[in-house]
Amino acid sequence: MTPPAVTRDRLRVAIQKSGRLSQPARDLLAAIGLTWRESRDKLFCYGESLPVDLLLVRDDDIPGLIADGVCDLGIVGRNVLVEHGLEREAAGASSDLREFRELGWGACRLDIAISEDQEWSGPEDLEGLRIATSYPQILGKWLKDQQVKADVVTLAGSVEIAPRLGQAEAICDLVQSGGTLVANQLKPVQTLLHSEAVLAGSGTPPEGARGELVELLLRRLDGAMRLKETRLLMLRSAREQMSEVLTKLPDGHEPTIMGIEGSDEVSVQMLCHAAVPWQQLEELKRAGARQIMVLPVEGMLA
Ligand code: PRT
Ligand code: ZN
Repeated sequence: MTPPAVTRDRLRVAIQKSGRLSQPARDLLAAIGLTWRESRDKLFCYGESLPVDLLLVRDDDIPGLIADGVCDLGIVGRNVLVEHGLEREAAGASSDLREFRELGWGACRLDIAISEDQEWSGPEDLEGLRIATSYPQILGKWLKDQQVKADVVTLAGSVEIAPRLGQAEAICDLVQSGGTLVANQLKPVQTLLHSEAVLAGSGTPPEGARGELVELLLRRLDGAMRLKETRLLMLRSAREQMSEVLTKLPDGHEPTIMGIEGSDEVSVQMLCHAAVPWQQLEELKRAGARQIMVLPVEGMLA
């Protein structure tokens, strides 16, 4: 279905109302400078710092809201996005949703798991079994690709107890620590998808003011993600030990070296691309550095 022509100027971003992705999504949007006012029903947040409003919904609704043009962007797990795309395809509708950015959190796997005392030699072991899942499309496609015939039992939740309830012999569910599987005497045997939270949007982004807002948010997001990893390293070193100290610096930007008036020491500052491990700090100290400090960076305009 073609999305309806949209005339609004304000951008709409869909995020999960409550659940695992809800708070990290809000934190991320706040970190890129968005502020908002919540409505009484807490389903809609009016953007104050930019004309960017938030829609708070169930995660499963996010891809559909983007596909139908109700929202421009959404923060959702890849698992939900891929399942939606396959569902649209199966219904004969095209799906034009894209992952604009991986967000680096909400990581999990969509795994097939079987009873821990069952043997596993490969996908063919699933032939003729019932597999419970909330991801029938992803599982169905994978089974088809493997040329394995199994019954897909679609459940909305509590998939992990299906084998104990006699509803299925195997499951296909999201796994993070693996604790839920262990607690249910199950073991993971096959990964179908590696997932994490992503920023999704339509493959045909909006034009005009809303298009510019999408670009602005993506630029800020890239900056924020880079910043999250960036650290400022500061230290002092005697001039004669400086060349040795410089060989021990971590990966990063070119260091700035400044003389200190009335002292035979220099001060070194550099932006590092990642957290600096203790071991590296100890090496710097052994090389002659002192007053070594590693600081987070709150803002940066190159
Ligand atoms: O109400 P709404 O529909 O919005 O929320 P929901 O209950 O469908 O989703 P929610 O909040 O549980 O998860 C949202 C998204 O978080 C998922 O779509 C994934 O992209 C991501 N995510 C990351 C996870 C997990 N990790 C996860 N561990 N989603 C679910 N789980 C569940 C899994 O289903 C299983 O029951 O946690 C259990 C396994 O965890 P471990 O740590 O025991 O392996
Ligand atoms: Zn959901």
